[in-house]
Amino acid sequence: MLIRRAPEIKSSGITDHRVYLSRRAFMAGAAALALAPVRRAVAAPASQVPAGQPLKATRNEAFAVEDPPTALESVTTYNNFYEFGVNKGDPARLAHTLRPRPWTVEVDGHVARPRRYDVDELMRLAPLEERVYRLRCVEGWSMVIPWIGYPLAELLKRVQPTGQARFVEFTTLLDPEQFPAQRPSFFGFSSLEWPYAEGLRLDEALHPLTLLTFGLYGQVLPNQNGAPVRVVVPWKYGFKSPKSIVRIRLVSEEPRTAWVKAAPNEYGFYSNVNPAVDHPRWSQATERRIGEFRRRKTLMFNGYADQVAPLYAGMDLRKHF
Ligand SMILES: Nc1nc2c(c(=O)[nH]1)N[C@H]1C(S)=C(S)[C@@H](COP(=O)(O)O)O[C@H]1N2
Ligand SMILES: [Mo]
Repeated sequence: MLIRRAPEIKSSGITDHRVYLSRRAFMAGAAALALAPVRRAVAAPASQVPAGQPLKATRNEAFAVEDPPTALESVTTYNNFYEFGVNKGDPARLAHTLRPRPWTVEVDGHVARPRRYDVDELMRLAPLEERVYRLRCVEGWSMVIPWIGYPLAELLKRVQPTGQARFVEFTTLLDPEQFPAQRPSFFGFSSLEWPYAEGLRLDEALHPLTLLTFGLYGQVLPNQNGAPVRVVVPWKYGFKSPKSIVRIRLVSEEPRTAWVKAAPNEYGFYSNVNPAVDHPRWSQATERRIGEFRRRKTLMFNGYADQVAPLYAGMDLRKHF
């Protein structure tokens, strides 16, 4: 069977996170690339895409967009997961080094009942639902993915946030043995400060669309998609959906996130999908849906405005981009 070579879908209109790099970092990266053997991003052969154990879930029609889902091959071979490198094919090729079991998630900070959960216990905390969401990357491409999980609010209400909790910080695993790009010796672009950190305002984290995610397409999350557990926030650019998380901390101050630290003028804390607010270096008005040829118009809040616009009532979305 011929597999689609998803990493080569990249079209001229699709930009790339890494190009934000400072000139110095860019030159270092360019020099490294010049010396490096040509590392082309090639889709992993189908046999390397973890088959994935089946994961049962009840489809929640209230949260299923009608757009046809993106091919599983593309979802699992065209990825951003910088812990494995910055090329779209790196995660599928390298993510076998990630060990999703045993795994624990610490839930702490301003909560009455801090707890460390084993991921298998976490997965059984609430009924698993299948939700078909749009995913819009800040780079200008998008997918439609049937995720499996439950609302993050289910977990948060169990740990009981206190009055001081105003934001939620998510932290990805820090382990250079499992994530090659976290090694100081990693040969190539090293663009982010590790561990990858993301964050939401508490009301965003409690919103019913915010999904604590354990699977996709009826199976447990493939490593390259953030096994064993990630967060999916469908109305924000994809980088606000952190993978392979080990800590969820309730805090009182806006967390310093990986992308805000890297380029605060380009990636804001909110990063709501917004066709009217361009990235400093490219338009966000349209997007390339992976698997389609013509560009689509990007929708306000990625098409979830009815549900989430009230969260931002009275806010200047150009200022709080
Ligand atoms: N830990 C971590 N989480 C991450 C990233 C990353 O590099 N590291 N990339 C983000 C970006 S830019 C996108 S678009 C989505 C991609 O998710 P997918 O590969 O499952 O489609 O993951 C996000 N979560
Ligand atoms: Mo992204």
